[in-house]
Amino acid sequence: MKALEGIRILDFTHVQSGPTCTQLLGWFGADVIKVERPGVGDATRKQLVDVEGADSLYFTMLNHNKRSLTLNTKHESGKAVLERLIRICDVMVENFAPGALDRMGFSWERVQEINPRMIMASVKGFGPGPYEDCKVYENVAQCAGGAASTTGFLDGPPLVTGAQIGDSGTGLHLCLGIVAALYQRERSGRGQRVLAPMQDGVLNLCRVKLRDQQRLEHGPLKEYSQYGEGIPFGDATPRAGNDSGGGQPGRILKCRGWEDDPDSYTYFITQAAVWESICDVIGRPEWKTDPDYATPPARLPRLNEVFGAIEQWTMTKTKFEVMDICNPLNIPVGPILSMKELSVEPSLRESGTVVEVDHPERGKYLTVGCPIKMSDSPVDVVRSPLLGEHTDEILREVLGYSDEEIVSIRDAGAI
Ligand code: CAO
Repeated sequence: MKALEGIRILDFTHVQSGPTCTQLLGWFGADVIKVERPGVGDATRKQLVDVEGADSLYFTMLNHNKRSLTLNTKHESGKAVLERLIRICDVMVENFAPGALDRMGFSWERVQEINPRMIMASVKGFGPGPYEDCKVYENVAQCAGGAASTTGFLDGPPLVTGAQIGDSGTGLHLCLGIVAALYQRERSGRGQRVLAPMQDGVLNLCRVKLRDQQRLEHGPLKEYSQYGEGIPFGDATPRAGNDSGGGQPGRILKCRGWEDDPDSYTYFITQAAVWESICDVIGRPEWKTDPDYATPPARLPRLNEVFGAIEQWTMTKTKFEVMDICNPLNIPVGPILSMKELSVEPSLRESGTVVEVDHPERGKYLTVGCPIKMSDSPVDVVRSPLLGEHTDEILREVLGYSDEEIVSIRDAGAI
């Protein structure tokens, strides 16, 4: 038995944001029916193709544990099939451009009429407001949600981050809204609309930067490196390089081999509680009692000097040696791990976070499994479906169509 067993998802999602959400629902045990345009399917199937003729990794890595049904929902017989699907599903998840579902004839009002218990969950770029009609992609959301303006170095342009906080981040937010709505439906008997705008999701993840925006009104942000460097603050939260977001100063420092290996770095936090251990480790025991270095406020204007000294030490060690030495002393450090290193890390393979999957068109590939571990709801990662692989099976077994009816829907060009 799995957490969401018995829950049926009408998955109208495409690209990344929506599919990450429905993939999680599938991992939690829901029956996810992905509806795709006949002959075309989710556009990502054919984006960033690395194996000619096979579904791309972009698609396969976002669509595990789903069944694929091709359906032209603008066609009259396709609409009839969709109505039947809405009747028997618990949740409809979509991330079409604003207005697309209304144009298709399936507004929230219409969906409620067909199935009052339906939870209709949407990702949009923006919530209600001046930009609500815009189409939005990952980096647009990162920029509009405050991440880009606060990422990067002070003397450089805004930067986007590799973590897909706009798409996958919003998919996570949506997923949480869906399971909460399912729980509420247990008591109310009613479905509801769930909306996760990408701008809002990114801003939620940038919460600490809005914190700093308000702190700025009361004086400079002393834990930011620019404070110690004597660079005045402007009127908005600045880009903070690799400074840590909390009150404990941190930086990314070079480790042995950095000249040849772009990932030979470690994150190093000068946690106040372990300052004395840090002084001993880096060979500066005198800093334990020197009033210019002994307390966190005294160190703030000297962070470049402090981290410079720590880096002299980290450059004599590999990033893993730094970890081995500092961890037992509770000094918070973290090696910068490359995707190559993560892909072969045995513990991630054992925990099911990095999984090898076999696919009929492309053979074996690696994917990220479910990052949420539940003791009573184990996850088996099942390869993504081929386009329309389950069309007949769903029409017959889930919707109760006879073989003759399926032939006539196919002849009409709706599947
Ligand atoms: N049968 C028939 N028509 C279908 C269909 C089906 N099974 N599935 C989709 N369509 C139609 C839609 O109804 C729409 O038609 P209209 O434009 O005539 O209403 C059309 O296909 C295109 O859909 P779309 O506008 O959603 O797709 P797009 O490629 O033009 O835009 C995107 C993509 C992602 C920008 C847009 O969907 C969007 O803004 N979504 C919300 C935000 C979001 O999720 N962004 C993240 C995406 S990941 O980076």
